[in-house]
Amino acid sequence: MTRSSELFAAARRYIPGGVNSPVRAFRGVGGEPFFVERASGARIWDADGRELIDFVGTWGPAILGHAPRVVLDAINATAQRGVSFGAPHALEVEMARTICEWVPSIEKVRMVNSGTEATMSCVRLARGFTGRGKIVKFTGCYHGHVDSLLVKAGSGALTHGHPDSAGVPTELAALTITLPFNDADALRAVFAEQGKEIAAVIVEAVPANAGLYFPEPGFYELLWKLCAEHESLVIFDEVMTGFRLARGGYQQIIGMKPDLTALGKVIGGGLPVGAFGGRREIMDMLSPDGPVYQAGTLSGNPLALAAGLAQLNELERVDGWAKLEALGAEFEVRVRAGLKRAGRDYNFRRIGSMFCLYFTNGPVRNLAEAFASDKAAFAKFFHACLERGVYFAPSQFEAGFLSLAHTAEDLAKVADIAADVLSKI
Ligand code: KE4
Repeated sequence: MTRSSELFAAARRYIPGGVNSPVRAFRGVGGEPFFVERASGARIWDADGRELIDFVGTWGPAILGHAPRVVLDAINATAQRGVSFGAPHALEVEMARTICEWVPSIEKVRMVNSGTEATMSCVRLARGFTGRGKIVKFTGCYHGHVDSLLVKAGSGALTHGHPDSAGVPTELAALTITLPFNDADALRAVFAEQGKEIAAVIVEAVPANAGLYFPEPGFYELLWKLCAEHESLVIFDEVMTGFRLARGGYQQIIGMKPDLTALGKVIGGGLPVGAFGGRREIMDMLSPDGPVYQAGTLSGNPLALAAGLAQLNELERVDGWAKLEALGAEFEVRVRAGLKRAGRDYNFRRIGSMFCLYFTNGPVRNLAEAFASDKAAFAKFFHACLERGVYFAPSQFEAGFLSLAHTAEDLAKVADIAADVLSKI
């Protein structure tokens, strides 16, 4: 029995499914999860001493790699002055200023403790600001485990086959309209029928919780136009893409300004942080100035903000986004060459440091097409790569992440392993 198996057996006794977040349970690929002993740079070591090149990166936060020196030093220094105050402190001002300066659409911002809290607060704020109840989301998009948004959701909800979670009252789910992503006709129709009831449309800037698919040309322009015409808000979920795809997030790349943006992951440097922000007149609806209540004991926690600021400032110092693009481009060339060598025409796609290999040779523009992937083949691929020291996300319906700690040699080695595995499964 391995140490991970021992730990998993014990974990299952005290923790539902043995994990504190479902997607960690390997249900999407079968088998038991390994337990992590430590992580540094692009590598993690499991409880049995196995070294793995990591492409999950704790689901996005580890953009500099694990436990970067700048983050550790910031945490250590800050902790000497206390770990939580429950009162305002200077780091909150520095983080808020940084977010507002880097993300043009954000005029005011509030810190929370997870991406879920960020999107949940955006939804409540949109409903409070517009006085309307309905929310539009897209199938396969995952915005955290918010009741209103656990409707045809992605990520673990998809992996575990519960895109519509139990426990969400039908009366509440009825306020959430779900549409296929990239379906312009469906979007037009729903606004034509119900536009005046729609508080907001929430969308992952680049949907990455059903693998990774991209907005078709013109789709976001239509989304912005319809929302403006019906005085509905655009909530851009950049929890995954924010500060990863560009200094100003995906919205900077496409040159568009959502009304509200949800953030998380990278801005915590690996510690629990989320944030939401947007137009001043909307954000000023929040308590204590306005009637929309939102709060959090540990919101703006000094350790989490110190870690996040250290990470953001390091990204800017080294122009991490240019480096991540170069690494991503190199990885893509090698993976595509590997697919060719393996005689597989699977659908690989990448944006910046985010990637996904769909085990299908068809197009993937939405959830229905993502479902065409051969999940059994993916599971075999996942475990074969794991056995050779490469850890990809344990589900076909997740994205992979590169970090500044991955080297060109790492990527060459991994592409060769992937090609060899693909040629044999
Ligand atoms: P958290 O509440 O898990 O911090 O963030 C929720 C969230 C919101 N929006 C987007 C676009 C997200 O990707 C997420 C969370 N991402 C998943 C990974 N696909 C978290 C992994 C997990 O659930 O353990």
